[in-house]
Amino acid sequence: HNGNSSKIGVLGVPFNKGQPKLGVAKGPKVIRDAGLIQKLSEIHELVDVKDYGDVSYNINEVKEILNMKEYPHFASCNLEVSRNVEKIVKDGRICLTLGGDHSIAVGTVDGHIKAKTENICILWIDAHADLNTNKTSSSGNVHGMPMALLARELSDYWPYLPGMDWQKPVISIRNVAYIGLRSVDSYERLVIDRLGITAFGMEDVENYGINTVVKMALDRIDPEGRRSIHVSYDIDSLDSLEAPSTGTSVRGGLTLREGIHIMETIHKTGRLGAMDLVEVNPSIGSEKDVNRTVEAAVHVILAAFGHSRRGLLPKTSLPLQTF
Ligand code: HAR
Ligand code: MN
Ligand code: MN
Ligand code: MN
Repeated sequence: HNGNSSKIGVLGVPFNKGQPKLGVAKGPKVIRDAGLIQKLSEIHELVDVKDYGDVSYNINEVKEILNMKEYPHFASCNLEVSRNVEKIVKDGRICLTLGGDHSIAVGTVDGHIKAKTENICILWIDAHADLNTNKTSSSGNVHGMPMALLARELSDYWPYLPGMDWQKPVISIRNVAYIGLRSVDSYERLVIDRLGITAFGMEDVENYGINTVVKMALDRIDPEGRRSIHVSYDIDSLDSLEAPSTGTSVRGGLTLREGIHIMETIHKTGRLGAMDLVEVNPSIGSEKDVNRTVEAAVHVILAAFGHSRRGLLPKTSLPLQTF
């Protein structure tokens, strides 16, 4: 483990304006209410968790952008997200951001980049590629665009975005890998092919198995094992049966076991720098569906921070005659 691996900072971003379904703003609350902070602190005795609360923002009255719904909110919220993540990582903690919809990853990645001296790489775990620009998106929902905003190679495809001048530097798409894709729009497919983006879809998980897929992904984005890893985990990467309470669920996804396996592998690198857990929407589905989805989110998070399915040895060993 690196020196920081047991220091965690939790940040909530109750933001829902990257897509039309309001309940996703309650994601941070339901995940905390499931006992997340306590469970993190119980992973092992060296874990030190600090809850930084929820991000709030004042809206900057910047002009609207064509086919980017609620653009002024998106730009204003992400500036605050970036500032908070930068501070938490500079405090020496791995920043765990609870969304909110996936548009908040523009701020989390930006804050992570600004806080680190070394380069970062991104593992984007999602059913979707979130690679639309405002010109290619058929929905205008900004949660389908964050990766296209972050990728240096796509910067020429955007208009000038007022109120987003802080969002620099951007990352090279060569340092990004996807896992879990199964709902990719045609222009997103084109961009993935043209730019040679490392993208493991569900068919790759079937062909190689999740263990090999994660290793291949890390080998591509962090070949020397020196980068700070940013995991942006969209809960809809999991199958609809595992995580029904999310805005755009897609059948045929990752099992919870595969999701946990990915994050256990990331934990073992000792280089997790920041993680987002986004798109949990407790207003979708039954109470049982919500509980199942939140439990899945908690499992994936605990795996990222070192929870072991093998169990832990006791802190103090009892005298042998006890047995
Ligand atoms: N690609 C579609 C769009 O741009 C839907 C993608 C958004 N859904 C998500 N993102 N949950 O991962 O609107
Ligand atoms: Mn997403
Ligand atoms: Mn998604
Ligand atoms: Mn550990």
